[in-house]
Amino acid sequence: ATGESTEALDAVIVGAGFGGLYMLHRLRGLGMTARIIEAAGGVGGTWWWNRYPGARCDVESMQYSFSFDERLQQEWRWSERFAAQPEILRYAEHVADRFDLRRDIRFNTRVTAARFDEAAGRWLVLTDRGDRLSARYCVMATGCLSSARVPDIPGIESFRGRTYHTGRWPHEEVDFTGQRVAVIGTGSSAIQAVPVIAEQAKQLFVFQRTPNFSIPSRNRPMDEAYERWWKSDYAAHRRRARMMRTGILYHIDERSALDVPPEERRRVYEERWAAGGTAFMGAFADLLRNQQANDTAAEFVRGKIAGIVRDPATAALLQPRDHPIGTKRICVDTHYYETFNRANVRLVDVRSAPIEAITPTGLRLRGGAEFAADSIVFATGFDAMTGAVLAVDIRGRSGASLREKWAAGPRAHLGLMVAGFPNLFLITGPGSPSVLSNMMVSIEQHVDWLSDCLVHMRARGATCIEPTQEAEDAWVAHVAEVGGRTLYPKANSWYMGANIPGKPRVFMPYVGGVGTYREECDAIAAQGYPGFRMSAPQAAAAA
Ligand code: NA7
Repeated sequence: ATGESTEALDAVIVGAGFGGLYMLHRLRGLGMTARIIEAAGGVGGTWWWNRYPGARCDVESMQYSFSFDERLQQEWRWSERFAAQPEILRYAEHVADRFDLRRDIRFNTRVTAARFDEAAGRWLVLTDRGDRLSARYCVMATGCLSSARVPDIPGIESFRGRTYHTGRWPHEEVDFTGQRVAVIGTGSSAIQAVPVIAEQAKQLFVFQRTPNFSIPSRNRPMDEAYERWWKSDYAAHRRRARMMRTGILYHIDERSALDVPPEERRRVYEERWAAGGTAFMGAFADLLRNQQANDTAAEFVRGKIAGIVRDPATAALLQPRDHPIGTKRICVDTHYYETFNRANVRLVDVRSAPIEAITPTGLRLRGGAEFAADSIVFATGFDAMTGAVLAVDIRGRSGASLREKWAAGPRAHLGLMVAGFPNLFLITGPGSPSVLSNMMVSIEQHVDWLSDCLVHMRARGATCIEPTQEAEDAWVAHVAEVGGRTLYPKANSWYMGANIPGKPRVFMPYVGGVGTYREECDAIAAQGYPGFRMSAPQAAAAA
């Protein structure tokens, strides 16, 4: 299929992560021909690339899985409360095999461009291997945290040791035994990797610009009674989870943190801390809306950090004070703060003195302090939500470029479709709740909604769908408005694009909640898709 010949399909899907895999499965169910193009050598997306030590999901295993097939969810068994990366990757591989998906996936191939041919009503998709695919529909299942970012620090090429990015971890075994290791960054990835690397390395330096809040995971082997409870009525539990704010079933206390006496508040936080995981943020209803309420939770966690970390100066540095708790994705760890009590681990503050250069033998800070390292681990994050979509040169009607359209921030109706870009679908795109949610729930919701939409179109003889400009504008304004009612915009987070120099500061996800969003999408479908134009282009018959 390389060279000049063009392969004709109903749909091209970019990415073989969970979104792409499920989309392929559903499209096949509709009798469509579809092909996934995947840059990696295997399926799994996030879980293919993020193989760094300690990589683990922060959503419980019983909930971080597909719900579309009852036998799959009954038969698959998770070994731990929170699954580690190798097990999630095995699950992705199992799904690909079980539904015979691999025969329609082209691996080790990167989509470089996608152009909409208005006359034919088709997308022409090009790859770095010279493939040309022509498809009615183009689905970007490229992931929200897949475009790895290494900061622009001078001298990186001069470094004589090895460098790694957590999101591009090599597939061969990496062993830091006996080494001096530098980890740059203290987001979720670093917080998971640091305790594991510390056990191997001779010396570990953790370079921190901004501390994050982290809650212990209390990970443990799967409790069989808990697994039985889920499986006794998986479908019903999943239905409830789908209507939750985050798509995760856990108890959210409906009280305000400010309506309870301090002792009671403390008891609630202690209970959540002991239970572990992101459910900590469900301790009270207003933690992400009210600064004073948020302060009580933040102060509690700062107190915990002070209680765990023995060196007072290190403890103080680890206590976040620049953003409300939860407004950057809350981290979940296994012995992260405890790790700073080890003799071979040192926290280096690069807020006061930034990393100025990487030298052949290590790192140098402004002011001249040098740190020798054999390996450098960049745990420096991603060009989130838009990076992977815009890495493809996407051209819609009249050759208009998506990069240009999104220059001041992403615009998509429901985070699903873009005005001027007919038949282009985004799975968990900007303007959807995706990154604030259980990705599995958000992925299934998007794929199911799109599949239903395609069925509706077929029944009406339509082959082309596109949101109206008015609908898109209204949704983008709604996303901003709902976001503005929360504390989220107060943080310099990747939700805001703040981690990428020059990226527009726009709060990208829809924060109204996964359940509310689903209701909104379902209502649009039930009303016959107002806000979308459906048509059969004149040339369709000839194409
Ligand atoms: P994050 O959360 O974006 O964290 C990246 C970290 O790297 C963060 O602490 C940054 O500090 C730090 N960073 C980036 N550039 C630099 C430079 N130049 N110097 C020092 N420190 C730097 O990425 P993760 O991979 O940890 O997590 C991403 C998501 O994956 C996570 O939210 C989960 O949903 C899963 P900063 O905060 O910008 O000061």
